[in-house]
Amino acid sequence: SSDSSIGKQVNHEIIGIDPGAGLMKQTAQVLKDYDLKDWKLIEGSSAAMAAALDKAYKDKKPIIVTGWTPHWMFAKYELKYLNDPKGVFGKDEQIHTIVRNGFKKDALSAYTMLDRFEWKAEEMAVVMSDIVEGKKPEEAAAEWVKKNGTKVDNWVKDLTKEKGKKLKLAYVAWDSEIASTNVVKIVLEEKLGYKVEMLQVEAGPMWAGISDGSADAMVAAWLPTTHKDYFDKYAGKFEDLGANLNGTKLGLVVPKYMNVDSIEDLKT
Ligand code: PBE
Repeated sequence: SSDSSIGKQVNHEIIGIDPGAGLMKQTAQVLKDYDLKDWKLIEGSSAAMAAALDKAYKDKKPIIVTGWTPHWMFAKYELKYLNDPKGVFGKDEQIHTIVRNGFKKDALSAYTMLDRFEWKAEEMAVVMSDIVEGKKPEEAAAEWVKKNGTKVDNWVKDLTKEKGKKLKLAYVAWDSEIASTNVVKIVLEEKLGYKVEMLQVEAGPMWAGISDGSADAMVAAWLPTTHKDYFDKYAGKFEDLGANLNGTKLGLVVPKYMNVDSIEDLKT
């Protein structure tokens, strides 16, 4: 009955994240394509979304959030993605490393390290979980780097050490990117002698900053779907060094205790 509909249970609200995220644009498209007229997508941040999820989960209350993998929340809670039969959230994606034009000539060892940088979703998850359990991002990243010496050594093998040359890494405060950007920062500093500044920005300014040269690099580009608008807008104004992580997913996420399996079920 309509009284017990999922829409009524959650007040027709989907808890979103920062408005610049590709995930937000995709979710807005979902509302259109699935004809979810009464529904609202609530803007906020990754941290606010996670806090809302935590609160609802503890009370076994219904909630729908915008979510993605890799993310610590799938280890901490029993969650499921709602099926997306129309495929609005896209299929295979990777996280790419992007640098500004001219970066190779200005900082060859950093460029080469960033070009070699790749890791697995499970490795990123270790850093993310340490952070959510209370470690500072730079501590969690430093510990991961220490424990994964063989892998890290391959990223920096035979590269020249600098003496405090400055670099700027742009990133958005998405949990996945807080983890990856901190790991890359530690490697560039401890293994290659750079002095790295991390610039926390929104998604649009992150792409703009690489494209106008005010930032050097980022490891936070979700392609080919999630950041397609940004990728197309700035085409030719950056260099794509390819994937640093495979096996991502995006979508609408609910606790497993909720009796709903598909985005199509939100209509009734
Ligand atoms: N995310 C995490 C980002 C990319 C990384 C899925 C929230 C986005 O939607 O743009």
